[in-house]
Amino acid sequence: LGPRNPSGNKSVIIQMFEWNWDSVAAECSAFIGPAGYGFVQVSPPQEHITGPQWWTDYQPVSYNITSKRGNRSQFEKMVSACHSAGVKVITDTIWNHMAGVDSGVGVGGSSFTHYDYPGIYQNQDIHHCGLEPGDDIVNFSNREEVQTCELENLADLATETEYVRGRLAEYGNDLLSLGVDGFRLDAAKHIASSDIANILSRLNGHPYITQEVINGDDDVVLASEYVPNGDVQEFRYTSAVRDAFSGNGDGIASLQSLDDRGWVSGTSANVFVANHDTERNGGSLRWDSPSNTYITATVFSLAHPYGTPTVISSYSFTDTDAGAPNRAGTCSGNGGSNGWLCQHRMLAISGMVGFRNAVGISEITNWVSPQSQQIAFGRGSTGFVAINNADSDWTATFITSLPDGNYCDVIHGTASGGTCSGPSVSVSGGKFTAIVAARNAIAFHTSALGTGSS
Ligand code: LAG
Ligand code: CA
Repeated sequence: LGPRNPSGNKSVIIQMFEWNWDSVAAECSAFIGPAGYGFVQVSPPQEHITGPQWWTDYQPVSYNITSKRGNRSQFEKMVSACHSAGVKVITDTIWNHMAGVDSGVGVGGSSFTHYDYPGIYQNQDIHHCGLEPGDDIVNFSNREEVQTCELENLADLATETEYVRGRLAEYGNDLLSLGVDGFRLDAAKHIASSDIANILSRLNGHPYITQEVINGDDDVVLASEYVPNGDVQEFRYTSAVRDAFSGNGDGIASLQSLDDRGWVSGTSANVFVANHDTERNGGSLRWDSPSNTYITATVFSLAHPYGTPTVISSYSFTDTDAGAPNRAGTCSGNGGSNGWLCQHRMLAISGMVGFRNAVGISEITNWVSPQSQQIAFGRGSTGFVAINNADSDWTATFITSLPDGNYCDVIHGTASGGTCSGPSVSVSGGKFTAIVAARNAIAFHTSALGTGSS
């Protein structure tokens, strides 16, 4: 199920965390489409509980397309604006549960109580696992408990029943009718893989699917079980990248081959340096990680062939519950403003999107690693990257399969009409010489030719 890459050679996803629909629409045309991103992944679009926290969005109360991010017509306009800019839209989609609070009125005016969502679900449509006091998941080594008890008190849907499956598929089909191209399945580990397969079989179309299945080393519900449904978010990649770039273990040299670690295969993995949960819980690097590691790790993620990469675009915070500074994401130049970070606009990150689009699925070539925190490699004969996560400059003559020519360093400049706004290198006879600054990177590809400053 699910074309991995429905936008041709554009496979990079941006998680537009908390961006409202109007601002996603504007940003698709202003930057995201022109920069070559393939997809935006937007916040859950269904009606949810009220409150200032970001996580209200993860407590559905109905499937009306009305949320803090905007109403149905704004959502529809966003999808069409992004499509016009050549960008597909993935929605974060919650099939595991409804709200966890006792009662209330949703942002669109729908009243509910825990276990009774009028016109949608009643008590008999919700699991009451009876395995723990309060029915909350405590023991993550018990499959039945992980899948039929409550994740943090959230009303757990009986996804094995005909009625619930039909109702979730109706919601999915409504989103597809609005032009949505893919779904991130929230809390997929807490739904049996066969239940997801059944619901997907009822959809009109073949959306891109990426499933959130957090695996450590001792899990009982395995990421691999979900591969038949679509991509799986590989959290072991996120923590390995965090550890390698933080100087633990064998450093970034250990990241050469990722298909032999017992993770899902690269062709089924959706990978990221950080998502909205890990940037809050220490599970990953994040925008303020020391020594530029967030940037160098993101460069790695976009350069290495393993997995389909997602880049988060989020906001800075000190209170982990705090919602976005305002509802419209705002960027300026190559960064953000008003607390928004606009990581997707950062020169190193957007430059590497062009790199990934240029190199496609080509294999790693010409790998070198003179020490554990310095790596350089090509992608076929179309791209070459060098990452220096050590504290001193790295000067070297690199062997490359790139054809002779002048190449723009897309980490530090952009190429247009044969000139580069930053430094460039000259490849001649399969080599070039360059300085990779401490805690920095350089990258070149055949779609960014140009002579620049030295
Ligand atoms: C996810 N993946 O499985 C999301 O990526 C994650 O962000 C969601 O948790 C979670 N599953 C449920 O969809 C977030 C917050 C939680 C928050 C929850 C529901 O990280 O902190 O729980 O959304 O809003 C909050 C309170 C809990 C309370 C619960 C129910 O923090 O204390 O029990 O609401 O009222
Ligand atoms: Ca469940």
